[in-house]
Amino acid sequence: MDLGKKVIYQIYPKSFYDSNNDGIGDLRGIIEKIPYIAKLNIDMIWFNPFFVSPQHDNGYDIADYYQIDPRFGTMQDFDELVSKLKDINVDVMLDMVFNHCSTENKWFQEALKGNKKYMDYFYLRKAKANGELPTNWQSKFGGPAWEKFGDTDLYYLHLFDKSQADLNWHNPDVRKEASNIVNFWRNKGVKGFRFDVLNLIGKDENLIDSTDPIEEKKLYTDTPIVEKYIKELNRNSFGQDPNSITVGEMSSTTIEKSIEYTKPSNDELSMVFAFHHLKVDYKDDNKWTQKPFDFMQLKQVLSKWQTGMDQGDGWQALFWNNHDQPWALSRFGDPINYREKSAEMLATTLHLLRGTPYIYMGEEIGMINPHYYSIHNYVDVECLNAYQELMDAGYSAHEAFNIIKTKSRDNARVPMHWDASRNAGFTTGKPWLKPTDQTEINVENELKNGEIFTYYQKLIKLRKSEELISDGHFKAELLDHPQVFAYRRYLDHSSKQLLVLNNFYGYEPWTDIPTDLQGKKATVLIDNYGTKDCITMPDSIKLKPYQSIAFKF
Ligand code: TEU
Ligand code: CA
Repeated sequence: MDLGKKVIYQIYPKSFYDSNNDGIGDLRGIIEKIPYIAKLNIDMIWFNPFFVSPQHDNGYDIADYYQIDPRFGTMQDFDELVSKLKDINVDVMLDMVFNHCSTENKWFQEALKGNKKYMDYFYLRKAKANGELPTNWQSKFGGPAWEKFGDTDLYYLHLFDKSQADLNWHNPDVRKEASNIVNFWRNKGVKGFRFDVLNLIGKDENLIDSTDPIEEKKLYTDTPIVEKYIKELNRNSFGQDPNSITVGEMSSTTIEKSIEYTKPSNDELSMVFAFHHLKVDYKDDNKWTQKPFDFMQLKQVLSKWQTGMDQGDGWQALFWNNHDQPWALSRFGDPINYREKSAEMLATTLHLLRGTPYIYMGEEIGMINPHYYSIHNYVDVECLNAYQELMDAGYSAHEAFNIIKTKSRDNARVPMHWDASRNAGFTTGKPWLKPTDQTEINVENELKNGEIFTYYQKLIKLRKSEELISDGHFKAELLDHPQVFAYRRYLDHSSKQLLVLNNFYGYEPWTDIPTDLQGKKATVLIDNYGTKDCITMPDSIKLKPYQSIAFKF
């Protein structure tokens, strides 16, 4: 199994395609769209959770890990989906949410009844002597991280919403539940697993107050027992299948840790998601702010991770988008003047890096943040809490709304645009989130007249045929250039090389070619402006707006 040759597509089931017109995407909807998926030639699909859930956090609050939520379909639908995807050589990756479970899960319900076995599944603590909450920790979705545990004098820990109770991984029974769940789905033919916020499972048994927000994260992030329990989970479940693919979603992690989590000799995970490159438009590390992205920082972060992971034998999941992020095209591209070129430039930048690329549904047709005009269009618990907090902090409704507009997770969760019709061809019912801009941006139009989709097809194909892309080392170039992100890929055992130039701006910067490559013959491997395919390298090149070009030597 060659991780460097794989490309993974992400489907947010709630928003892909609604087969029964109740306004919510479903498994039968995905089955219907398999012919579309087949065109891309991806290897695996990561599905966000569709297990039984009260949906307080869109399925990341799981009440039953062994059942499909009826609003998404049945177990038969799931089995059919797996088998029909197999027919087009696509494997399935499921989302395992093990840091916490829904408070409606029977484990929590049993605990509430006073069942000692299950009480030990959670972090239950007494208030401090002075009556304060057990610790001063904050939930990542706003407010304190503790909530009253039924009618008792105890509180339970929730790093996310109060409907998501943190699981106690110190308890071997909890770890056994986790491997049982993974094995249940493995038996159904599932080959891939994405582990939600996996580096948060290692909270200490003795929980203490934090002195500031940065230190607070350290109290529960990347602790030593995380690796210990990943190794155990690997041994007891997915590690038994040499072809499994796993990815840990790692909140605020480091390169050093990510190397440990992923280097093959450690028997932990195939790869990790890290988020530092998606924080370059945060002010003071705070998501709920507005700031144009810092290009130099973006380059530095990506280059540092690429180099570090390469040198340490770690492996990265490469991504611009997912269901938690506003669209990269709206953040780092120019969706108004250069929607297609900037979408292709972002794709090239990412797909020619070292790692396994992920494509979030709709990225391949150049989707952008929806144009909403009222806070009532938004539904996500995180952004609605943030809106309230911004208002409480003295922002005007207008200012708060503008921040929500650029940062809300709902941006990416808008239903897939299939055609130009009123609900974008997603449903004939009332969609759970409203699509906008589908008249221009939709699958039908893209396949007929667009160029982004075919460009993605090319990139995916290249990864499978070019050793430089799938296996090459990474070296950053022109780190001081204020508009161009350049890098080189090279191999140990051959003199072949790749030089990739990506112009992140709408004007035409001159770009110096590294001296050792000047005067050499090169073929153009890919170019979003489609220039001629063979040249002798000059000393410098003038790039077109949002041009990406890769030269092979
Ligand atoms: O996300 C974890 C996480 O910390 C973020 O990416 C999160 O969305 C954050 O609020 C960004 O500001 C994972 C899931 O991807 C997310 O959908 C879940 O809500 C979260 O875990 C809890 O399960
Ligand atoms: Ca439906």
